[in-house]
Amino acid sequence: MTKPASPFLPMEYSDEVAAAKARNAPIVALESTIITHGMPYPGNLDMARSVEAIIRQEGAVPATIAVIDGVLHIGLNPDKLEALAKTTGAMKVSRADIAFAIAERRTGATTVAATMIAAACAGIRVFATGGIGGVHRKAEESFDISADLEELGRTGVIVVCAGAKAILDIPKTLEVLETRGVPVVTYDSDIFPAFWSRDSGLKSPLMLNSPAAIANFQKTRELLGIEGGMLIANPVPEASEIPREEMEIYIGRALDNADRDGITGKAVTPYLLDSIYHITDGRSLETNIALVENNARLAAEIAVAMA
Ligand code: PSU
Ligand code: MN
Repeated sequence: MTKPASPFLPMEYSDEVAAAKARNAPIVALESTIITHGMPYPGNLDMARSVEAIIRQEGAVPATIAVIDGVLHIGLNPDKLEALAKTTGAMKVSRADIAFAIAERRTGATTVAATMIAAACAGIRVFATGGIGGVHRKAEESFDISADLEELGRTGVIVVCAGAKAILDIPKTLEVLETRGVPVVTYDSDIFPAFWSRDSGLKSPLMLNSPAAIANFQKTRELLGIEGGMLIANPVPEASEIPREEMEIYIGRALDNADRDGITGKAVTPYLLDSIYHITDGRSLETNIALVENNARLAAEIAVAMA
């Protein structure tokens, strides 16, 4: 399906991922930009640990992915996970710069796109995250469209997220995914979710309500020789959601702040997340953690169903 890593690629498995690969056990990939650029310390470390624990509880093995001193890590032993959560100097690496980080022996946290590339190299087919990057509002002026969308179109990994953040232009994001041939499947709902909120106001292109059905859908795509990833949107649990109308107010303020401060390029998403964190007095972070945990559980169930 995907090209396995060359023996010349500086790549290292954590102990538990190496053991899981040896016995063909289900593995779930996790990204690291969410740890270094998506949440403040120590909440980020708590999140990273609890997400890994949930995946183990569900009978799969977590593989948090990052470049550390030029080595592509597939799974982080506990000391490395803690060090990454504390570091402030990590690059945010996507398709354009993951090889740069390795070649130049840097430390880089992987975005959804880069994590998909690494997971595919390691033969991992399921990946849990919070939200994907997408088409930014006013992209017609800025041309700011995340490389995550392109990657979903080409790399065969199932990405479980909580939809697209309403800091993005969600209708345009769904259009680009459709153009790239990426199935967008909402789990157990026919409404596409908007990260902190369960309802984006848009209908989901597809809907499935069991991990087995998702595994079967993927298998059928492979029978047809269809390459590329698939996006599973898993609405945040009701108890943790911030309703859309309320979020819209906070997002408006965060976007104004970004405009005022002249934020562009890869700094945009981290800036907006941080701004919303402050505007909501930390409540957005609680929601963010709850939804990642929820996604980790579903991803593990899918990985088990595919094994
Ligand atoms: N959304 C979040 N938290 C994050 C990100 C997105 O709620 O940390 C990160 C993910 O790693 C995603 C990346 O892949 O931001 C997208 O960045 P960009 O828009 O620059 O491609
Ligand atoms: Mn961008």
